[in-house]
Amino acid sequence: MFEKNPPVPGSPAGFEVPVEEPTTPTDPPPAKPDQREPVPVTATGTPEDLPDGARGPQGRFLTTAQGARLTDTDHSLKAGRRGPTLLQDHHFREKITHFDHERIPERAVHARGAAAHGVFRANGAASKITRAGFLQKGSETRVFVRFSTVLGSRGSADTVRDTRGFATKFYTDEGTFDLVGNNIPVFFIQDAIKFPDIVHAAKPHPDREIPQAQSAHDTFWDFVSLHTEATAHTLWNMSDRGIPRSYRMMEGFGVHTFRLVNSDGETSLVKFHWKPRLGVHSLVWEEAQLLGGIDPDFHRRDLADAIESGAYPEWDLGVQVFPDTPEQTFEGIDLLDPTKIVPEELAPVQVIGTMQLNANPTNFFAETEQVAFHPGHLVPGIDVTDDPLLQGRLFSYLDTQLSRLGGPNFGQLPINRPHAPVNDMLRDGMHQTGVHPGAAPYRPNTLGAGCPFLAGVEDAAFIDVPAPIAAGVKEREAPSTFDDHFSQARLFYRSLSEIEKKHVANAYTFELGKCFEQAIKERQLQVLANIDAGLCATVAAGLGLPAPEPTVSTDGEPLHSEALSQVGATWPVEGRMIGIVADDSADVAEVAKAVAAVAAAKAVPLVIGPHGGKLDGGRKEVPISRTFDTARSVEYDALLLASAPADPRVRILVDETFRHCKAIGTWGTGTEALEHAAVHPEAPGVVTADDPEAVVTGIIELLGAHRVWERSQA
Ligand code: HDE
Repeated sequence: MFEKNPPVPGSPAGFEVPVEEPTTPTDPPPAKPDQREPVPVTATGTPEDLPDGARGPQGRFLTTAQGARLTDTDHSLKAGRRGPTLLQDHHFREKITHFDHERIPERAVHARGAAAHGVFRANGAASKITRAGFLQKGSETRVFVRFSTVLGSRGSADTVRDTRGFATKFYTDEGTFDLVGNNIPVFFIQDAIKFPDIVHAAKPHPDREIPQAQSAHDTFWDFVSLHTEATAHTLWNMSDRGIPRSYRMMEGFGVHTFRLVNSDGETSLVKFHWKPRLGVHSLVWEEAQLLGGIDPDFHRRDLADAIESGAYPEWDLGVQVFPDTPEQTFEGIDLLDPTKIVPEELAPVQVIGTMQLNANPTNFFAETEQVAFHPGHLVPGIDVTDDPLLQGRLFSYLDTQLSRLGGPNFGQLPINRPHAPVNDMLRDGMHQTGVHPGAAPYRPNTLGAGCPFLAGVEDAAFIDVPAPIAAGVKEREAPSTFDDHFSQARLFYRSLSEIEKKHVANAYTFELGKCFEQAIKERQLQVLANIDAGLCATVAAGLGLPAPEPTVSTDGEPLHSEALSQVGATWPVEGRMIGIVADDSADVAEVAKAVAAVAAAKAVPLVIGPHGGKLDGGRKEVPISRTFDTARSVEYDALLLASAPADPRVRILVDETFRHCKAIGTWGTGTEALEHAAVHPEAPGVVTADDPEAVVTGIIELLGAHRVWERSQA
């Protein structure tokens, strides 16, 4: 028999009269156990007495998933040594069943990625425009960043031509904020409803499922040549931005315009930018292609190695700030159109903090694979705008996790747990790991003393900005300001240096050359004619087709934004890879000097020798990191030659390094290796001297500018 609840104090006996909700909150319940610790403690044994060099904190004894210790995991339980396996083998069944279900669906886009943990430190410059706590002066916030390619499957190569994702999870005290951006500031489409179209066109053909992780095929160019709002993004992809040297050397962009709110409730519109401290650098196309075979994990490895060696990559976070006017335009640029940038010369990027990535994930699956980003993960002080692309993303990211991570409780996975106390009323569902106390996960209630209560601005609540919406009728239309598809492509192209323009022309010629349909090539040439007649003519010549005339006018547009070019400045060389070729005839003491000088410049020296082990010379020894068998030029940013092995593989190393416009340094007999590869010792970017330290100084200086472009043939 159930008793009636005792009367609420102050009310007549029983429940004859309606009960008022309590109006003063009691202390909120503590955070759910699984949300107290950012990193969960999983104990599957005692990590004592581990052998030296053990790489994982696995416990001492192997157990079943239920904790029973096991004597054997190598043989199934059989009816006799040569007999059939018994159904009763619970360990076999548990092991195989778990294995059978190890994979989860890969992301529909951005499946291939790599990630790292770090910290974001705010400098306080944003405090006037936002009340977000993590952007106030001195605030430090843990972050997790996942970089990715867009098109390829999980196992595809890192260095393909593609946009790169740059998604950051800020675990702030006021809730998690996700800045889910790209390394390219514009997007292919203006309205989220077109996303399946662009992705279906860019992904491998549905009949043969080829090509993998490529835009160089008919369906992609078929779509973008018809859908001209993709012109600017496609052009950025064809530029050097499509083949970054490293995740550490990419800019990041929030792409959309966001709305910030300060503590007085005043709003402004902003665009977010990540600026890498190491500068923005790219591969050359041939390197990118070779790396696809030689080291498909090049970017993943580069990020992890740099962090492991202490060369922590850093980015400044900046904002371009615009007044929040009813028109939501700036200097005639529609801020709700995600195919447009605002040139930095018109609205400077103001730095509001710095991020450092300083720890690799412990477990790829648990962290990099299971992390779930969502542009709707917002914190007080940051709100969205009506950009129709962003509006659609606010639906998609939550939705996609349901099938990818198997239900609505993905937020409880360790990597996704907020570091702010969570006190929601969401209950049950697949993979629920919380053990929620209490009987009243609903509002209003009396049984939970009215908890949870609702917060106001003074309690640091998230407030949806009551932004006015433009009047109109319900319709499937875009504003007329979205009609201009070419001026920003022209702005980007004309802002590039000559060498960057050449790369763009080469990329279009390659990609369209891989298409089979003549009509698609011709249509894309028409698009190029509307960007730049010279670009169009070069690509047309490469394809052996006539160059069409432009169909739009180019009058009165801004022609140049210096910030869009990657060439012309110098940057730190931290973590850059320098190969040092030496065989057993080399002066080992000199090689050791070069190794030390490279390391002192915070670059990574990798000695390339004819065999594994060490270079042995007199009293000096130098470990060999790579051999002529395993080394290929594309792994290095510069090459030093300490001797001249008569080996064709060394000739290829030198030849490729030269062709890819990378610095080459030699001393002693190393200079002869130039001759073997027909490289002139006085060619630009070749440093020869007697002293290896002087050579390294010259090489580091050249590396600061990334490449020796004077040497470029194309
Ligand atoms: Fe995404 N996008 N996207 N996207 N996106 C996903 O979410 C989507 C867009 C971006 O490392 C998916 O969890 C739609 C713009 C990144 O986990 C999915 C639209 C920008 C990542 C999705 C866009 C991005 C994603 C796939 C058009 C740059 C990887 C798996 C409205 C500002 C995040 C997932 C990570 C991932 C949908 C457009 C960046 C399917 C519908 C614009 C960096 O939800």
